[in-house]
Amino acid sequence: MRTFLLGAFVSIQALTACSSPERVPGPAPAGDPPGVAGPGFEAWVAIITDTLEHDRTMFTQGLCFYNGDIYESSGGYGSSRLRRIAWPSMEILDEVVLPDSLFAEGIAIVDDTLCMLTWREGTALRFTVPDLARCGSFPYDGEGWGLAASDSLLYMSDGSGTIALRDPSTFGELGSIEVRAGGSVAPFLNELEYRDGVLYANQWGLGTILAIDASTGRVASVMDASGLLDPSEWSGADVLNGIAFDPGGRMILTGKCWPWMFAVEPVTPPRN
Ligand SMILES: [Ca+2]
Repeated sequence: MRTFLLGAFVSIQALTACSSPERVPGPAPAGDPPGVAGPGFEAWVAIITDTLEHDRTMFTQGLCFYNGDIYESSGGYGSSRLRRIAWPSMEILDEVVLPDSLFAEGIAIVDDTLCMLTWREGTALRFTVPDLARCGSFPYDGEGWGLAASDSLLYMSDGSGTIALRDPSTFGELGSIEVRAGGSVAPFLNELEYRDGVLYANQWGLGTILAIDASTGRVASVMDASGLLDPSEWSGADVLNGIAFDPGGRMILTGKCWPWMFAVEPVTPPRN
């Protein structure tokens, strides 16, 4: 598929806004008005090609596929959990409930080991795949938001515009990349996914998905996915937060407490 996705043009001002988001559930942000994308990257809009059920009790923090199953983490103190789910039947195959003191965040899988971030607990938990048995943990500094894996690296976000590069075996930090769109830092990076040299990130509260050159941090394209839910479906739903590629190579998106997962394709935004 094309490097990028989604729905309405996104302004460069929105992509690079600098205020700090509050990390609490809340109403869905209003979509940015259509505009002209800034220089240096392509703009796409996401259209829905398939709609699948999503458990609305899942406050989605991490989403990835591995060996045909979908894995999903759900955040919240006292309600965090991790699931392995059959695709596309959505049957829950395994579930791990986390201690009340842990707020589950992003997940990624390398060599049959799943790594899960926690928000403010400074601990990355490890689980065997597919049975989700705990098999260790790593400490780290700062907040944990999104996580993705290539064959050799973990990519970790913390809500800023910087992605940490970590060793999958030790979780040691190997370096970092600054994500820039049209020359400006793109903040609020949250859930991540890696595919063929491209790091995909959704931006907290903006409804946008960035396609980032994983080696340089340059944003190649921006997809507006703010229009996936109908207005009536936003009741009880929170922000877009979930990117994964299914076994057929389709980009799958969902959000916190969303009623659906969507397969999407990028299309050219409509002209004003
Ligand atoms: Ca993901």
